[in-house]
Amino acid sequence: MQSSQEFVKSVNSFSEIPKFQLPEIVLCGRSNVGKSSFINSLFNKKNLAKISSTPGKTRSLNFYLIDKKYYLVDMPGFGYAKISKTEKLRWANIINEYLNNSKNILAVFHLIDARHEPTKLDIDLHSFIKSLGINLLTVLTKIDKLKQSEIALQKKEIVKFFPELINNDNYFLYSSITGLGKNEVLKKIKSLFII
Ligand SMILES: Nc1nc2c(ncn2[C@@H]2O[C@H](COP(=O)(O)OP(=O)(O)OP(=O)(O)O)[C@@H](O)[C@H]2O)c(=O)[nH]1
Ligand SMILES: [Mg+2]
Repeated sequence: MQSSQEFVKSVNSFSEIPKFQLPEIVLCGRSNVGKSSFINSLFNKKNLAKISSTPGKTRSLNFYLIDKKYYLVDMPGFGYAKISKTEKLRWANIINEYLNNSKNILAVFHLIDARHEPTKLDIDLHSFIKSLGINLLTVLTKIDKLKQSEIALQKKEIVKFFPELINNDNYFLYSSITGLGKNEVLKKIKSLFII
């Protein structure tokens, strides 16, 4: 089946967030973890979402309409040291308000770089999303940078932090470069629409 994706809107403040009538699937995680690359690779697009090797590339909430069925929402990353404290707080508030108030969030993908342990910010975000009762899906990104033995180790490590994680159910190994995990993630997204 032909799939369609279109960039719809870029938002810089909570009041600008559109009240869409379709479900929203949100991407969040530390800056540079690969959120924008995740969007591009899922749909085999090079430039749908802007990516950069410099952290802090995505500075607004970006809404993409997928198959005229749901919105994928690319969030600015957190934890990027070079952003001013005021800017960080401003974004933390927008993200908080959005996650707290949007009635249409179907799931949140929380991306974590597979090479590193989840940080305190990751752990706090994980609990926060769960406390809101939102369907939380964890993705370990940049798997192509790990050896098989390191992947096995990380799979063991991640459940020490988040014991409820089950591979290919509520967490996925992913590589935007090799496409690993793509089918599993797309399948998961599809299943979210079957109640
Ligand atoms: N090797 C490898 N590199 C990746 C992968 N995903 C992303 N990258 C690289 O990581 C860098 C950051 O990717 P982005 O997709 O811009 O990350 P982001 O999370 O959107 O970053 P912010 O917008 O700053 O929050 C870029 O140089 C990407 O090419 C991956 O799966 N494997
Ligand atoms: Mg980005």
